[in-house]
Amino acid sequence: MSYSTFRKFLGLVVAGFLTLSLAGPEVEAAEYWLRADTTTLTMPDGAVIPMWGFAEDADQDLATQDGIVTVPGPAIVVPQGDTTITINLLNNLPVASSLMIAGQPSDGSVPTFVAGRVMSITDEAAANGGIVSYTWTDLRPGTYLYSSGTDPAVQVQMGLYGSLKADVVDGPLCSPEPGGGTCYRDIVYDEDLTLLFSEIDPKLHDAVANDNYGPAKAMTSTIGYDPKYFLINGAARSAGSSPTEIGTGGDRLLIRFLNAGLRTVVPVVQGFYVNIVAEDGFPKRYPNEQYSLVLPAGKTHDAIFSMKCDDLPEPIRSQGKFAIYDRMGRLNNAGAPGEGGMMVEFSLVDLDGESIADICDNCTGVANASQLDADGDFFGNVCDADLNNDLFVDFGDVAPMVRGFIWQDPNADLNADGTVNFGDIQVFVDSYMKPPGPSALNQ
Ligand SMILES: [Ca+2]
Ligand SMILES: [Ca+2]
Ligand SMILES: [Ca+2]
Ligand SMILES: [Ca+2]
Repeated sequence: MSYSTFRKFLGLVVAGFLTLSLAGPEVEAAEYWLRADTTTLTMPDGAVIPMWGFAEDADQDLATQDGIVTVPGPAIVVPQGDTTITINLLNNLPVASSLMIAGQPSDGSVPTFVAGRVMSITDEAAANGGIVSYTWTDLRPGTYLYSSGTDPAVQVQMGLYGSLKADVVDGPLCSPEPGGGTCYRDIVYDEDLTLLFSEIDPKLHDAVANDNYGPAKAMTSTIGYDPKYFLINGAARSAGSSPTEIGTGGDRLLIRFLNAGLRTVVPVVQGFYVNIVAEDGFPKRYPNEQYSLVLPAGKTHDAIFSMKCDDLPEPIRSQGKFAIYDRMGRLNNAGAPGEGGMMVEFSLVDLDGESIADICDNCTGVANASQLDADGDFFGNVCDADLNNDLFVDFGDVAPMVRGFIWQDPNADLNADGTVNFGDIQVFVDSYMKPPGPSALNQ
């Protein structure tokens, strides 16, 4: 049996196991334990902002207060195949609070009214220790924002929000593909990341934290709302912010855009056209290519980026980086000049560090700036001692290597230094009994 046949055989065995495990016992409905509590966020200029956030209760009992409070709250990932989720909420805040998932069917709880005004969209957990359980059935697949359903203009502002993704395999294109690919409905992707936009008006946060917000108090409403800090995933950008690494998972990168703020955000993808494939979890009938999107308060959009090397425009392909920023100009912190606000830089992963991104590199494990590929099989010479091209380096490659050594065959220049000598024999020995590669171009 040749190696390639063996690989195919192995693939079939693995696929068989996957099918078996998919057809196995039904996964139980997902359940989460969250605690709403106070915390602080430090802005790049040193300002410490009182926040409210969620923590995931590590031991799932809501009795001991474990888990760190974060803003945004924990990213909730509904396991594939689950269509029901339960979230148990412990509210340690000094006011009543609740949970809602915009765009999901009602969890069955009813709005709370105070003096004829809706105070809460869903059942409330009482202040200082109240617990409520919410269950959503018939969960819709897609990307959603979960948040406080009580006095959202204030409580969501204070930080009670997070992302929820549900990849329920139910679309016509979602049959398990060879080589992977995760999907919901008929949106298929290999790698995903979430960009959650929000903003902070420090005056509102100080007023709420000091009990100066409400009727007959120093601050009575959010009418004068004037945000000063602009965040992505809970962080305002500063000059020292490090880029987010992408480009390891495959050809299709899904970016989930969510806006938990009160103002519209217009994320612009620098130098890149993307396909907007879903809005509020609903796939678009006619996905359209664009370089920016309009993201009103409370909304989610999903966009697919093609991460095939050939699809990357210049200078992104050669520089290996690009940015997403808010077109509305909120690129500062508290009005200070300099880098800040809603901007995130991405860098394409380059494992071997020769400045050619993995997704464009014909040998991802060994630095080869020249990308020499003498036989044109998309494996760079430095990881291609498979001289007879049967996808394995073994005894069959010894004779071609010896001939290459004698006749200076460029295919045998395994360290790509322009000549065939003992240095290349060493690479051959190191490659023995291994497949060629890895190459992003031909794996
Ligand atoms: Ca590289
Ligand atoms: Ca080659
Ligand atoms: Ca071979
Ligand atoms: Ca050489």
